[in-house]
Amino acid sequence: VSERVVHLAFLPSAGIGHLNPCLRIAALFLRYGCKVTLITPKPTVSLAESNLISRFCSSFPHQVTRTDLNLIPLDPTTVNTSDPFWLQFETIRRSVHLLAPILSSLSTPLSAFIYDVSLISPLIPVTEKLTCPSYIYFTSSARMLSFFAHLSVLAAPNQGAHPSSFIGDDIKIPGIASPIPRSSVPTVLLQPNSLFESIFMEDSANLAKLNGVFINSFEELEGEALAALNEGKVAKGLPPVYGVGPLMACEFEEVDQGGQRGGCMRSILEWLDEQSETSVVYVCFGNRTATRREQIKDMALGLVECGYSFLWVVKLKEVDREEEEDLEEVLGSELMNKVKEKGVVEKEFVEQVEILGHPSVGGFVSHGGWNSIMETVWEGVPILSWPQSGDQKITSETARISGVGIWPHEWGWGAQEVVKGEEIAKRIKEMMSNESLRVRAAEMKKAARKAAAAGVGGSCEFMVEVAADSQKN
Ligand code: BUP
Repeated sequence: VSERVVHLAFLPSAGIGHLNPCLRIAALFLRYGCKVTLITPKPTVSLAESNLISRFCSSFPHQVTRTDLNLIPLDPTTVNTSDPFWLQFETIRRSVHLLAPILSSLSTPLSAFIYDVSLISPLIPVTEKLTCPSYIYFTSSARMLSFFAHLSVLAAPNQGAHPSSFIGDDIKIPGIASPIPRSSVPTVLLQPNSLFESIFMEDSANLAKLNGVFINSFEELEGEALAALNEGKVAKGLPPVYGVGPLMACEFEEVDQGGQRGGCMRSILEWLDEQSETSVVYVCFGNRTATRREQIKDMALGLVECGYSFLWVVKLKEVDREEEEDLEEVLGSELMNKVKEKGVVEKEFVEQVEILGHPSVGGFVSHGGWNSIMETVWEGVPILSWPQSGDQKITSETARISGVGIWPHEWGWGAQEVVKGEEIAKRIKEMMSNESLRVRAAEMKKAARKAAAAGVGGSCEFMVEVAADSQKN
């Protein structure tokens, strides 16, 4: 690639959904002998994140150096959110000025700085002073990136106006055939005085100042959106968007390190081994979505009534899994017994990719988090999406358009509306028995594997660019 050591600094933001792609991209570069400095905002929100960071660093003791970014505590009265992950986003945004001395004191000169999408604007004064290029990694789909980038185009003639006033019923993005309906726009973007709205609008306008965007997507899945972004149709002046997906799970993600399976994964895999092929429904709503009390009972009823066995990863708390309340307290003993008869309930952090790859798993009920969708595509499993909040309707639409998933639009946002058990059971049956969905998921799995194999060469190209860019400076 270059005579010089390629040295990359990575800065992730809050939540496993942001940390996983960061570390997986870093791992991609590490395979080519790059050196990585991982800047870790401290403290993290969840134990799952700090455990993952530790496992990553100890997996590459000679190539990775960890440097803490000690966060300045945020005065919660200055922000309009109580979501622990949003609070952390903002805390990191307000602490990034502390990065300048950290970056300038690195012993090997940096070839590139790669950071989380949620940090674009506050990092510009820092990156402008660097002699290397800066990139973001975008943690959602190319369709979502198109929406994000196009927002600044929509905002331009409406200077200072709130997005709720200029986002119409259907957002038509040049180069993208199916419009994004207003009902799919993250609700926090449409609310007055929301922290998300100001971050989103400011960052959308600043995308053009970056040297590039890494995204966990690939041609066969999102060729249209990737082309529209790179051909300047979505917004003028955008930097190159590199589809580096599908990002694969790496060894350091194994919860049980040291060879021997222990903890929850051993019993899960043993149970899955006993089930017949494609007979199990896997249910998980990601690491930051707690299923609402009002929904839990109907969720359990739906699973009990769907007629399939299931593995249900339950999250009652927003952060981590040390449940204060037992599921039985919420469900009652009669329903809890039925649940235990037909399925397995798990409260601990699981290895999702390993579960999705098990031959017994025949369908995934998911919140539609982008990492989850990409992992499902990788394993060729059909998806029933139930978007809860944020970008999840837009990402679920990608799964629907590509033919690997269904998404009952009438369910609305999971964070706001309750869906009845019988309706959940009906849709699970529909997903599990839909042959064309299964065939399409298998085809997309093949395409994903092909893209990953080609991505080895592709990744080399990115690295050449990264290194070449840094030599220019
Ligand atoms: Br829960 C859970 N094990 O037990 P998404 C999640 N994951 O490996 P997110 C586990 O977390 P937003 C668990 O494989 C995926 O890589 C999962 O990312 C992993 O959703 C990641 O799917 C979850 O993007 O929120 O982070 O809940 O949708 O906001 O990104």
